[in-house]
Amino acid sequence: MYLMEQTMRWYGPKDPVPLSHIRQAGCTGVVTALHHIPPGEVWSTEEISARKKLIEKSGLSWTVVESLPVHEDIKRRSGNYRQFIENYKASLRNLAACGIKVVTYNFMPVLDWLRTDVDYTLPDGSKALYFEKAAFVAFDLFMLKRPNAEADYTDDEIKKATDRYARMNDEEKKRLFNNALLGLPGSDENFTPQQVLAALDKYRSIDARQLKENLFFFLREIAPVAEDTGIKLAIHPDDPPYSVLGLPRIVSTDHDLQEIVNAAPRAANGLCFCTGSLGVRPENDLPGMIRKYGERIHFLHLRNTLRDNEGNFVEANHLDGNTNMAEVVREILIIMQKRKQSIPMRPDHGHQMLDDLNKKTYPGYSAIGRLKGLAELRGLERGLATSLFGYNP
Ligand code: DNO
Repeated sequence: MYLMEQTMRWYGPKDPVPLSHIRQAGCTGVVTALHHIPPGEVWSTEEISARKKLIEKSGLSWTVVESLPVHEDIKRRSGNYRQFIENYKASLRNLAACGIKVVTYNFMPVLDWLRTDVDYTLPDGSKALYFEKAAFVAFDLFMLKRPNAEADYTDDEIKKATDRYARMNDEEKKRLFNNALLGLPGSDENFTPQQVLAALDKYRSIDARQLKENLFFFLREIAPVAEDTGIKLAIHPDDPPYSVLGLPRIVSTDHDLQEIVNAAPRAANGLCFCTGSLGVRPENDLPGMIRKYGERIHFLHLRNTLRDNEGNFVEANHLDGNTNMAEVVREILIIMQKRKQSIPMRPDHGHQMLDDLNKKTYPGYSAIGRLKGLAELRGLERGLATSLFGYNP
C-alpha cells in the first residue's frame, strides 16, 4: 500500500522549529532550501551535502527541495538569462549527485505568495493568514501608488478600497504595508515600495503569453537535464491564483497546467499540487485535476481556504474550507497505487495556536498548527486507505 510520504517544511538552522520536532510530528523527511544562496547562483555539492548531513543526523531525509529559485532574468528572458539557466542545470546536477529527487520552483514574477494579514485572529483566538481584497487594492492604490493601478480595478473595487482605507487607523495601515511587502519565504527582509515598483516596471512589456513562452523555454532547457539525472521538477502554482499588481500569473488554472505539462512532455516536468493555491479559484476542480495530471504530480501541498464573494479568503483548517479534502486524498491514494509510488506531501501552513501564539515563527509555519493539520490528514488518509483498499497496517 502506498501512502503519502509525510514531510514538513524546515527553513534551515535558523528555523525556530527544530528538526527534532518535525521528526516527533511523525515526518520522515523535510522540505528545505539553501536560502542563504542568492537566486541564480549554483548550489555546490559541498553546500548541498553539508545540509543533507545535518538533516540526516536528526533521523530525517531531505525529501524535496523547495525552492530552487528561478532568477528574474530567466522569467523575463533578458539580461544574463542564459547563464542563469546553465547555473540552474548545474544545481540540478549537483542535487541529483547528492541523491535529491524532487525540486520545487515557481514562476511568479517579482513576488511569491501574497497576503494582507499574516496575523488574522480567528474566533477561537488562533491566527491565520488572510487575503482581503479591499485592503489589497487599497495597498496598491494608496500605499504602493503603482502607476495606472486604477485601470486594473472596477469602480466598485476602487470604491470599496477607498472606504476601507479611510476606515484604517495608522496601526492597521502599518500592518497592511508590512504584510503586503513581506519578503520572500525564508527571508526576514521586507521589500520597500521603491524596490517593488522598480521590479514591477521591468515586467511592463511582458504579458501572460510572453511569460508563459519564457517558462516553456526554460522548461525545454531544464527538463532534459532533470530527466537524465533522475530529478522530478514540481512547479508551484500562483498564490493567489490570479494577476496581482498588474503582473501576469500563468500557473493558476487547469488550462495553464495543461499547457505546462505539454510544453515539455516528459515525466520529469511535473507539478507541485498545492490545494491551497489552486483552491482559491472556484472553477478549479481539484479532484478532477489530480485525476488528469496524476502522473505528473511529484509533490503535494495540502491546505484549505475559505473564500467569499468579495475575493477574500482565509486559510481554514486543513479538512475544512472550500476544498473537499477527503475527495482530494482519495484521488491521491488512487494515483499512488496506480503509479506504485508514494508522493511526498507536506501539510501546508497551519494556524498559529496554543503555545505557538507566544513565539515568532515564519508566517504559516508554526509547529503546532502544522502538526494538527498533518495529524488530521494522516488520519484521513489511513481511514480512506482502510475503507477503499482494505489497508491493514
Ligand atoms: C508558501 C509556499 C510558497 C512556495 C513557493 C515554491 O508558503 O507554498 O512560497 O514555497 O512558491 O516555489
